[in-house]
Amino acid sequence: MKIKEITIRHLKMELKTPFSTSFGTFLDKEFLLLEVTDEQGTIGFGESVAFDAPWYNEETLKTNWHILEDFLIPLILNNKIEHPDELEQLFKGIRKNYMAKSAIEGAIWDIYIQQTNQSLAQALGGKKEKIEVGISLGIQETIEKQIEVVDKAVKDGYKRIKLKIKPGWDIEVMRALRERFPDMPMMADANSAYTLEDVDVFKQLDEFNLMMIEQPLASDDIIDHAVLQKQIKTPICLDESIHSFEDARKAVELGSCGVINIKIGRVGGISEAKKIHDYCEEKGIPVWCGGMLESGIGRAHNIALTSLSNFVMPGDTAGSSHYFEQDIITPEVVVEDGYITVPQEVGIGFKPNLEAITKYTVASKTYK
Ligand code: OSB
Ligand code: MG
Repeated sequence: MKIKEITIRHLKMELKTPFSTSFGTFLDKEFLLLEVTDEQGTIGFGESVAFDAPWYNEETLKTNWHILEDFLIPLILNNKIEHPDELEQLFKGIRKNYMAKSAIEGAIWDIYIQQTNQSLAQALGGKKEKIEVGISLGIQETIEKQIEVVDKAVKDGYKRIKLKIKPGWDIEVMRALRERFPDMPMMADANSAYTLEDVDVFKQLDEFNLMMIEQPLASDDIIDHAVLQKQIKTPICLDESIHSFEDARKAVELGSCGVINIKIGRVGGISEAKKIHDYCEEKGIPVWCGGMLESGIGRAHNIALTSLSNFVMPGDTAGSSHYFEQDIITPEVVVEDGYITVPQEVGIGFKPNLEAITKYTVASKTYK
């Protein structure tokens, strides 16, 4: 394929309910959506998962726009690309900025699968017909409210509940939830809110039979996580710390985690995500697909990725209606009895809803 045109749109979608983590509260989901057209007129969409502020990682939607406009788009426009795997080599001279790279890569995968008549899952080698779905629940104001929110998610059929924790909102709330939901698969995500000085908190959390504790320590650390893992029984799951296949290899070799949360944007794209998946499968490390409050485009990519065999734990891929009044794809992503059916038709399995995209767009620019 030869890329002829790229449009960047900045979208702002109101969240149905505010989402609170140890690093802050989201009221809206703001992100960049890329529309890429090749010389045959095939159109692919890609989503950047960078937020409007650098609180999850260092990227923001403005830094993404800059890197896309000044560095990545010039490398792509009018260039011949046979397969999305080639982008890694093409982008090698640009350090990191994985979310920006991933937004282009996702759109190129979209074009590639349409032109080779495959579903995304099929192109990646994913065999699962349906995937198990978990839900990530934000910090609430009181334990009673947290129990209520969990209760609704359990009744909605989600297969695993993830709770956000932070210092002062950890042991007591997890104890209350474990008492109320003794058999529910549960886990906690700290988003890097603790240090090794807090080892006692994690020893106490060990008592609640959690599936894992996600990213307890610093967002760029794999050393202290290895020290912590030796002192607690609950497996550590790394999210923020894993930016690449190489990071995953080092973390596994050091014993920094027992599980990895794979996010396509955080690792620079679908191809790198698959490489991490394959490596973890070989090493006996289970993985699951994380979420970044994506719109339907990113969500569609996550669903296809999760159809790979080593995604053995439910992901943070809740249905569209959990997040938004209206998503930007048709049909929207629907969760039934805790499962999402993996689309088998050619393409990502969902059509962009241009009317909805226009409604949510606050800025856009086309490059040719
Ligand atoms: O740490 O996984 C995280 C949302 C925003 C930033 C970081 C994280 C999350 C989530 C939500 O946990 C997952 C989702 O529902 O998309
Ligand atoms: Mg996380």
